[in-house]
Amino acid sequence: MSKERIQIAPEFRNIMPPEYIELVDNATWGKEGRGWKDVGINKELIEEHSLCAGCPESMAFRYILAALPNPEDTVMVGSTGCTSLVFPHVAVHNIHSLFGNQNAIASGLKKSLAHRFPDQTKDVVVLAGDGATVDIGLDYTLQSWFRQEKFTTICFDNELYANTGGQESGLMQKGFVAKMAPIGKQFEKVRLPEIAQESGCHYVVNCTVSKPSLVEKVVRNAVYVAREIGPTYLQMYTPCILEIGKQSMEGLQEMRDSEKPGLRFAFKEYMSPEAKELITEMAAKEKERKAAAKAALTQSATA
Ligand SMILES: Cc1ncc(C[n+]2csc(CCOP(=O)(O)OP(=O)(O)O)c2C)c(N)n1
Ligand code: SF4
Ligand SMILES: [Mg+2]
Repeated sequence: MSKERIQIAPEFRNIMPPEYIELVDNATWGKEGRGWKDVGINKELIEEHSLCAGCPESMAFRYILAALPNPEDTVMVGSTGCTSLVFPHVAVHNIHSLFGNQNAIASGLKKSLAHRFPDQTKDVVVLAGDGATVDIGLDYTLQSWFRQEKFTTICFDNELYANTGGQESGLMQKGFVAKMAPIGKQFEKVRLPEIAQESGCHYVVNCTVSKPSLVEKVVRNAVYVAREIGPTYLQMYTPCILEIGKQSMEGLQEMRDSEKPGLRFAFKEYMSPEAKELITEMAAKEKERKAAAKAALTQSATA
């Protein structure tokens, strides 16, 4: 799609920087089968970030950008927190909202886009930390679900306020002691995935970001369901390695350890009956697309 929108005028091609030519020529935008495997090349979406080395949020951000079905027509809404350091480097349209206001902003935005561009598909995706989603923004989060707003909310759950040095959050696990929460969490982690389901979300997932293909799948499901049916919610464990005292290479193992059966980030997925129907239909189409691509490849190899 964007291949038609973003082009270099032939008269100017010879004076454009080679990096820009490469970027436009090799962009993954508009390619039907784009996904996490393009992370190394889809630098039109994000090339650098300013998070701590090895922070799982940085990989999760890339997987999400690579998985967006319609990045050129997507607006992301961020909030204050570690992710807000990444948004300035992201080439998808985005809005920085006041801490906690993200789902209110996204509600107005989605409605305005539908009004302004009635013939186009515009996706809205909120991406915020657990402090923004659950503590300070909980009212706005819930009200957007009650109103059945058609956008996706993604929470990067690192179980504390990382950006301000480690305060307690509602999603922190019981007993956890953080740098600025010295007495330890006194009660259980708030069960936001269950609350999301009970508050009208049509697709809800609780997971870690240890498996890029899984992140890709759930992001696509969430965006398509939000587009066609109603609100969707993804809660993703992106541990703050700085706060839990891990090295830059240890985030992946931390996620694997936390997603074992029975533990707090064991994979959980909920679909409303309408969402299930849509997801099954989409999966069948994707299977057909892959089979057709494979057949075309075999045909060209034997020709
Ligand atoms: C209205 C408002 N209140 C408080 C703050 C201070 N503040 C900035 S980031 C942050 C915590 C962010 O925590 P979370 O949403 O979990 O994101 P993380 O940094 O953990 O990714 C707070 C309290 C602010 N910037 N604005
Ligand atoms: S403070 Fe924690 S969450 Fe924030 S960038 Fe560093 S490791 Fe990631
Ligand atoms: Mg947090």
